[in-house]
Amino acid sequence: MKVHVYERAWLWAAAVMIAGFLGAVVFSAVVHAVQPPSHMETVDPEKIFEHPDFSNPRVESRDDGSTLVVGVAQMFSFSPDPITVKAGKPVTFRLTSTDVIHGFQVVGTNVNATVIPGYVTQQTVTFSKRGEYLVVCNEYCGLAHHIMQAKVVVE
Ligand SMILES: [Cu+2]
Repeated sequence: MKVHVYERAWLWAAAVMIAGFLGAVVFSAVVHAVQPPSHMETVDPEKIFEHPDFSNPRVESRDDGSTLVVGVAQMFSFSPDPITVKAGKPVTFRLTSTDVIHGFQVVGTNVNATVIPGYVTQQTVTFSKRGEYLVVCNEYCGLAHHIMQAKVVVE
């Protein structure tokens, strides 16, 4: 079969690009450990309320001054609410969902996580400014999605 020289060149160009894209995905996954969600801890979404950690959503102060927030998202609320933390100290959010995919966005900050049933989403942030921050769900999760919100109080 005779393939025109330009057609052959473009076939090779496409093959090189596909190999490059796949290589970038594999490189990111292996070298940078880029994996959805933020880390690979799983939980049984049907047994959240029997789970040793997530059965008790809470804000926990640690000895080093940091704060651990163990939170659960479900249609159409976040727990705990409000979340009271300290300014200038690291806050680690550990979140999971009991039902569908939710968002956890602290408006005006760089806290923006996708909360997926079956997985633990973890993000650490330090709030520099005191005040009240609105938390919204930014993944459409059902009819009352628009009222799904909570509050972070930074003292
Ligand atoms: Cu929602």
